[in-house]
This record gives sequence, structure tokens and C-alpha cells, in this order.
Amino acid sequence: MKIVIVGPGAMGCLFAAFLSKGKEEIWLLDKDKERAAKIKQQGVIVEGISGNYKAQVKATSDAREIENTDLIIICVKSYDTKRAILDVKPLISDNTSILTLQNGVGNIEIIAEAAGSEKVVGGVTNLGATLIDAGCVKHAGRGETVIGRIDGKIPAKMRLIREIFNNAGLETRISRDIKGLLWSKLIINVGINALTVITRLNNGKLIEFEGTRRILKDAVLEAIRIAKRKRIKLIYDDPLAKVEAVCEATASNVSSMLQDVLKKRRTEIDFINGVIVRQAQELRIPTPVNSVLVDLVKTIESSYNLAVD
Ligand code: KPL
Repeated sequence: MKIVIVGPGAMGCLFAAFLSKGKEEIWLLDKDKERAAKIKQQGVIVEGISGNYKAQVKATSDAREIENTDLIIICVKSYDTKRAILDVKPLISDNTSILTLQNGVGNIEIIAEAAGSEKVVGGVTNLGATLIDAGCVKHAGRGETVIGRIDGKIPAKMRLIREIFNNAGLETRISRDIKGLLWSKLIINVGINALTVITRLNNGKLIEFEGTRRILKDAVLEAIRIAKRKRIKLIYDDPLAKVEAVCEATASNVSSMLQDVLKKRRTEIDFINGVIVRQAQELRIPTPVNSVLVDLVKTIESSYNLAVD
């Protein structure tokens, strides 16, 4: 199988490194020409819980170098999905599947609109990884990856993807309700990410202060209400308890959104709390806490040059 991973962030690099252990042909597609050249030359360097090693992968910034592809894995930031799909258009044929392993909700829809819904596979991964340098990733946490189609169908190709991932050491299963899984993960990010940006705290600290604990709770309860109204089945009996447990389990983490802000980059707020606000508007349900979180994070990311040190 020829597999192209788009986006050499932490998750893109980790998947490329794992998958390169099998007999599949693995490519990393990077919009940055210099970085692609570096990865092509040095490979992907992995350190952390799966050991320290170098994985040889093919890398390019020009999709035309790759040609027809069996599987495209999208690992770019959610606000870059549209551009990423345009980049890989020349690689898509009738037999190509496109798997999104991105944060937030909305990517499946963007890819489906550009490439056709029958090609899209959604995914949620609980692997933990941090990018240390270009093409150099720290594997920080184990966890399963769950894939599935929005219509719940399980074609042979998806079973093959599962097999290839498992053979490469990526614990993977298929779900018939990927939407429920994506929303369950969304609710965790809704409670944690924006609040860490505003407070500049690690995940664990959010539940140590009365104020942040209350805001986290209110943001999560708003999101649960929207999920219920949309008849989305969350996988946790008590989603709020789960978000608090994730704060504890990832206490020393700098959330992905806070990492973006510390690097003065755009955030994925539109695909996290922004999803709750937009869906709530359609349903005419007030979500004041999520609205404030979205407005504050958007202000922060638009004013890096104006902020007082
Ligand atoms: O997914 C995460 C993120 O940072 O985006 C959490 C679960 C909050 C862990 O940091």
C-alpha cells in the first residue's frame, strides 16, 4: 500500500515512523520545501517510550512526485485541511481513502466536500506525541487509534488499514460510531484547551483553582447539551468527570492550543469551542461560556504583536 501522510507535526511524524516498520511505501508530504528536504535526508527521529530510533521515510513538498496513492492520512492543523486536500488532489484516484487524524470536529465534512464522502475515514488517536524539532518527535503516551466512516459502514479497505496499523504497532480498532467518538474527544478539548490559553496553565492546574474548575464545568455542560440535542452518543457516562480525569492524567501537559499560542500561531479554536457555538446558534441554544472562550482566544491569536509582556 502506498501511504501519504500530510503534515509532519508530532502525530504525522509518529505515524510515519511506526508505519515505516512494515512493507508499505510511506511518504511524508510537507508544504515546507526545506523541512521536507531535511526529513528526506535525515528520516524521522523518534525518542521516548517506544525507544530511540530513526525511521527512513520518503518526503517531499511536491505531491506530483508521489503519484497514485492508496491511503492519505491528514495530520495538518484543522484550519489547513482545505489547503491540504487541494495539495493532494493529484494523488486521489477511485481507490484512494483519506483518513483524518486531526483535532476537533469539521474535518470529515471539509474532506468529503472536496473528495467525496465515500473516500473519507474519520479517526481519533489517543497516542501522545510532542514535536521536538523538524522531523524529530517524542513519543510520550500510548493509546489506541479508532477509525470509522460517518455512515458506519466497514468496507474491506478499512479492515486493511486497521491490519496495517496494528501490524506496525499502532493499536487500532474500527468503530461504527466515529461521530460519537469525535464528539467525546471534542468535549475534552472544549473543557481544557481554550482555558489553558487564557490562563497559561498546564492541564492539571485547571482543576486546582475554583474559578477555572467552574468555567471548565460550564463549558463542558454547554457542549454536552448540544451533543444531546444533536442525538450524538458520547462514549462516557459522565463526560465532565472524564474531562477532569484527563486534566489529572495529563497534568503536566501544555495543551496543543497553548503550544500554538506560545509559538504565536493560529489556533484550532474554530474546530473546538467554535463548533459548539456554531451548532448552538443553529439550534437556538445559548452557550455564553463557549462564546466568551472563543472570543478571548480569537483576540489573543489576533493580537500577538500588541500584547504587553
Ligand atoms: O488533546 C489535548 C490537546 O492538548 O489538544 C489534551 C487532551 C487536552 C491533552 O493536552
